[in-house]
Amino acid sequence: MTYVEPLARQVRQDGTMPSADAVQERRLRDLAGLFADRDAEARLLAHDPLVYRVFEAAALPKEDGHLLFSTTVIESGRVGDEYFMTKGHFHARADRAELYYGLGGRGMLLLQTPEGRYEALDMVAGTAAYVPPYWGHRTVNTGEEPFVFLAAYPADAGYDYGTIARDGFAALVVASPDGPRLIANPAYRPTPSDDAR
Ligand code: M6P
Ligand code: ZN
Repeated sequence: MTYVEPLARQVRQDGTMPSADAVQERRLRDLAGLFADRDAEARLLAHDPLVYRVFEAAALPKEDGHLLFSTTVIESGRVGDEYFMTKGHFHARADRAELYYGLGGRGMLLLQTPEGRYEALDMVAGTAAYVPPYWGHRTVNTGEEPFVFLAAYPADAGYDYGTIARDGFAALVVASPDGPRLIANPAYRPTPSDDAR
């Protein structure tokens, strides 16, 4: 057996990775408090729908310089007007970047700086999207099919979920008669950085 052979994973067309080392299943209760419409969220919690799954190739070398990769499958759905989305995170090592590659469906990559500047990028199959160092990121399914993408990131990037859980995300993606609309999140409150305090 070669060195690289055990490090490869098959990714199915639907984004599932049968030989994943770990699978994270995120249901609505795992995202409690992240959607803007709390009443809609409370009503849907009775069914606690599956929102997304992450198939991780995590049993890879973790020394400096390596990459990890994963596929994410976000179901189609909404909480009120807001589309199903990932929790979103900054990297624990904030200066680590990431690359996304769209495999199926339609979605948006939301990006924000720690100060709350935000940008969004439409993603379809074939879109290669770059997450620069220091930018928080969240993905949203704006389509009627599962939105599927591959992600690759430095093995030492880690996750900071706390900042977004506490402050919210600077932008929301909501359904409108003209289709998905990006709006500033009125509830977003960035916590001043240590330098600014
Ligand atoms: C992508 C990558 C993963 C991440 C996943 C779901 O696959 O960025 O690292 O875990 O999306 O996003 P989150 O961790 O924010 O729920
Ligand atoms: Zn990331």
